[in-house]
Amino acid sequence: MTSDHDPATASVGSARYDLLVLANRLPVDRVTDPAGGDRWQRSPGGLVTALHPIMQQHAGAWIGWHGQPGPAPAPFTHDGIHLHPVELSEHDVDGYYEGQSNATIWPLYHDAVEQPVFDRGWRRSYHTVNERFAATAARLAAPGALVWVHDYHLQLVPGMLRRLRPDLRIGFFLHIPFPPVELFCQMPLRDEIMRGLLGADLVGFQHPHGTRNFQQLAVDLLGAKLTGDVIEHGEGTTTAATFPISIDVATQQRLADDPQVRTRATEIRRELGDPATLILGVDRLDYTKGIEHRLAAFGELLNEGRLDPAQTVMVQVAVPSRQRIDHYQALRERVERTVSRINGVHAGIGRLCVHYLHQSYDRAELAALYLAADVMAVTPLRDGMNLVAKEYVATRADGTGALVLSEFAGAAAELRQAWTVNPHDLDQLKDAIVAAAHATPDEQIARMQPMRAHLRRHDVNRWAADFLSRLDRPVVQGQAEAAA
Ligand code: ADQ
Repeated sequence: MTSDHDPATASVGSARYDLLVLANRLPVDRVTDPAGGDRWQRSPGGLVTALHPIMQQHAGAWIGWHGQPGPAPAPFTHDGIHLHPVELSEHDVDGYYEGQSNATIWPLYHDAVEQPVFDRGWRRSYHTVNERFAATAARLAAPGALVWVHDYHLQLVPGMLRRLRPDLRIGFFLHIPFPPVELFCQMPLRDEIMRGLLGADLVGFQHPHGTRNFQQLAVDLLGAKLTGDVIEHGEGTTTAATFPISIDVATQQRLADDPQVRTRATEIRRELGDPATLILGVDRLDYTKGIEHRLAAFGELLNEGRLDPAQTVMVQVAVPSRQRIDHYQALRERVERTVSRINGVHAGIGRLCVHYLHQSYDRAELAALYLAADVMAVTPLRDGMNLVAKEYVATRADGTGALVLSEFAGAAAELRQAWTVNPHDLDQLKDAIVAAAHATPDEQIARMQPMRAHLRRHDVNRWAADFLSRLDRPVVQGQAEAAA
């Protein structure tokens, strides 16, 4: 499938590929064995799982950062995928990654729930690193190759790559929300980002709102013409459409059926004192996830006696995230203060009300937590999709369990039978938690089953096949049919 060489025999560094994926991170993490040796390990997560078979089948390559500042390792093959690390210096990590991507674009695209920081130096760094990714792709792509660029870190790449290699089919998928026109227009880099995205043949969004916002911007800002979902602009045409991402449902169900996971779920409840109601939150520790609102609602419910502190336990798992960025350090302090305030008032000796776990867990332990939880609270203030909500639903094989879901998560467009809430409305959030906690098994099942059926039809393989077949039907026809 590669043009110059057979990748099975050629050195990875000199091959050219018919399918390229670009993402900020490579799909592997460097881990240290107990013996002290370093090795690469496939990253957890649906994106890697979904793309893995397609990449293997088409001998594709993945371009991304390996996670450490400094010189990039030489290209290598891992688990049948060719990996091309992109170098990021300390300066790039500060400017492109932590600055422009995570302190400017991330908050701006999430409704500015924290104030975006605008910095000229970060913008220059973002431009430089995007150029580096585009140049790497231009060098590695076979004539007419498919190139799939992912997420907000790399929004300039499609346009840059189009100029270098007009022969390519370029797709872009945004994993986070695309904001309304008036918010987006605050961004000093706005014209460049729009031109960057419009360099793609296909731009995909999680939710129809993002698709509409993007189409409207192209018309308002650049005077483009919109016909159906096709945008005609100065440089050509771009299709903008909605492709809601999903999870690897089969793997999640296998975990849920695993006797060890089931035993662990029972153990977790026992370790928590066998409460009548276990409420669970699982998030990256991020200000977009609404963790503070959820804790505030829980605290008030205990204060008012609507939930019994002797019978109710909340477990909040908060994966450490972006710890060098100020907003995140401040959030961590606020969350930890709130947790200790609630426990200070309502806990007893040997009996906590909120278990706060600032740790990462493996998939099996997370699945056990999902199985153990009576109520899953997913209350982001804004979220592209939110895979935790889908993982919870996919884990609940017997149809019990209750999902409280923010209307501002992309997942709410699909998981319509959840207890949907506006997390800014604390009274509504409290009522939803109480209603979910008191739902009868029949009501739980009536809500859960249609959501489970939806997920079975819309898993992450179907998402990847839909996107790629829309980008270039002939190349991935087999995959699309297999997943249909
Ligand atoms: P994220 O903001 O990272 O992703 P999310 O969709 O919830 O958010 O995915 C988090 C993933 O991390 C889930 O698969 C979850 O199981 C895992 N995880 C959570 N807590 C964990 C823990 N303690 N230990 C280990 N793993 C944990 C971005 C967007 C989302 C979008 C995804 C995919 O912000 O809106 O759904 O990309 O497109």
